[in-house]
Amino acid sequence: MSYRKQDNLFEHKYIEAFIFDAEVTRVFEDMIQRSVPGYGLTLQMLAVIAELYAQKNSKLYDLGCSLGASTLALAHGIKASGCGIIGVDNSAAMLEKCKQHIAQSPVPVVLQEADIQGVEISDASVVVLNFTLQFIAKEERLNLLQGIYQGMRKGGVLVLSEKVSFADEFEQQQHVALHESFKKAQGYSELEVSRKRQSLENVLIPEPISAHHARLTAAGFDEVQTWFQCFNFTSMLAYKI
Ligand code: GEK
Repeated sequence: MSYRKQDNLFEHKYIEAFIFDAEVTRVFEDMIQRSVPGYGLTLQMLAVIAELYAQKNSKLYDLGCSLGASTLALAHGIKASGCGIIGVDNSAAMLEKCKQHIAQSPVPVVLQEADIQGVEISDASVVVLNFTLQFIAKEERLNLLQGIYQGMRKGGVLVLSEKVSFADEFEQQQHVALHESFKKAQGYSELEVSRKRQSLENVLIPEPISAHHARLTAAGFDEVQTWFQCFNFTSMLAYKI
């Protein structure tokens, strides 16, 4: 059990462009739980997904592993023998803390400090992008997904969780309002919510669910399903059959 430090970063100052530095790392566990509706459920289900899809002697990848919450969820779900997890993140601060967390892992975990766009995926049965693709430039997303598809075994799955947008203006407005209401219910003030919104502009780029499905299909995936949605947060499963 880790000690959760309260996220009050935006209470005191405005951060122009959000980055995953030491300051964010310190409060990240609290920040993501109070900012992403359904985050805890995505972690719980990663364990279920790993149990069903992790293949014997295969690799599992957690791309954008942050503090290792998604990595550990996978680790606790794996029942197949001979599996290992590769956790990748380009934030040194995150990985430093992640190292301590993954010490509890029941399966071997290797951490890589790298840009996920440069990581070669091989022999993978499960690949996870739990709220990470949204930070990659739109025009680079297809290439990344193609590399993942190519490095996956048949019968494997990619879990893609994302903040999304909606083409319909009314639907978009309502989901944004619901998300902001959720954040206030979690104890964030109006000022914190609006500062965080500005800080993430051009850093976190959401797209419609239909755009994700189309891109996953273009990358080669044979079947794509949305298994979870809460307001403007969703998680998809893309299968290599
Ligand atoms: C969880 N999956 O707890 N290369 C490597 N890492 C990156 C890149 C990149 N190009 N861009 C962003 N990151 C985790 C949560 S957080 C989600 C994932 C969020 C990393 C970044 O450093 C951060 O640690 C992570 O992706 C995104 O389930 O903050 O909303």
